[in-house]
Amino acid sequence: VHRRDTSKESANLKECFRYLNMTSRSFAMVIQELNPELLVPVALFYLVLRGLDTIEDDMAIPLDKKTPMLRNFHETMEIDGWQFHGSKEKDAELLEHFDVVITELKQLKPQYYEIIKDLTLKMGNGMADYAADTDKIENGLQTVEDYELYCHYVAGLVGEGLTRLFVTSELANPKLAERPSLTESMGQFLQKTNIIRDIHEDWVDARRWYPKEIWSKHVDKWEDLFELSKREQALNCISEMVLDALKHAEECLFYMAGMRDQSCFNFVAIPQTMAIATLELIFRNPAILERNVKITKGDACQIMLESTQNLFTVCEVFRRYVRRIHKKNDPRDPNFLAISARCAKIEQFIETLYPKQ
Ligand code: PS7
Ligand code: MN
Ligand code: MN
Ligand code: MN
Ligand code: MN
Ligand code: MN
Repeated sequence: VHRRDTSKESANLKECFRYLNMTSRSFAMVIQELNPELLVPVALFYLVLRGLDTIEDDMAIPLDKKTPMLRNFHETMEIDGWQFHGSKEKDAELLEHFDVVITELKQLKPQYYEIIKDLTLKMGNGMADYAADTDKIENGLQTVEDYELYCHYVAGLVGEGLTRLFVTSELANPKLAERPSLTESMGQFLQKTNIIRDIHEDWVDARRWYPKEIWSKHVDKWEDLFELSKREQALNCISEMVLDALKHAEECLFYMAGMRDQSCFNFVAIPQTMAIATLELIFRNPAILERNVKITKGDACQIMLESTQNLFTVCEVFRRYVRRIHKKNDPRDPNFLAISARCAKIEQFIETLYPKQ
């Protein structure tokens, strides 16, 4: 793989990498080992979307101000010297110094710049469409269809942008661009895992991303999920969310087969294997209703080693965690049979990719 060559970087670009390391634990590492052709474009793509998400997440910006900010962000990212002050979000400092990102964006190859701008336009408008629904805890997403469209805007579109960057730079099979559903699954799988896991953190922030169509089958009121007396129902609700996320697993493995560069493979594989391990960790785990739950450092290290080899070793990680989910599945869960069948399907799919000798 590659290592960032800081000797050729301007002070301004170094500053961008400082924000990257400040705003992301997991992505910063894999981005900085990317093929030099895509290192800076992907880092800047990340920072632009992190800036946009900081606005989306900021509950202190009133809706009538937030909506146009989201819709216009693709133009804002072109204004020399633009900064935003006054946010109290965790990544506010990035917006306070956003001019350094803008300066670097203008030095990108035009084909990369256009991809970033196009996806920022689409994501900002998608976030704005949902801003009213997610602004108050009483609102929230209704149907599974709403939930998936939201995940499309905030993660499926990241996938589209990354796939276009990989294909344009010839670091991925051009056929990937003709299979948008594979790309979409990559984003959906990550975003759904994030939403399922963050249930408690989001509740504390008075936000909710679980669709009512699912949670209302298990409890009458959203707050009931956090009641000790309703633990069983809450675990069954989380199970149903995990079942829904697992439907993307096969397409994710298929997508990763299209990578033609080891650094791009690692970059796309690590988040996916961390996601399947996270799904296993949170499956039937009541702790997620009380605090933030994360995979251990040791497990993360092991997964990282296995995800930086090849598709076979990545499939082994998926197989291992899917088997554990299968084993933890509880016969009293109303989705017991569906979960069991889903796990068997994924195990079977891996078996057909790599038959045992
Ligand atoms: C450009 C690398 C690889 C085909 C900032 C990577 C928030 C889960 O909301 O920070 O704080 O809980 O924990 C990343 C597909 C997106 C989807 C999305 C941009 C994979 C702004 C990541 C990341 C597509 C919207 C981070 C989706 O979670 O969120 C680049 C292929 C940003 C990917 C958000 C979430 C990402 C996310 P939160 P987190
Ligand atoms: Mn957000
Ligand atoms: Mn966020
Ligand atoms: Mn500062
Ligand atoms: Mn989250
Ligand atoms: Mn997060």
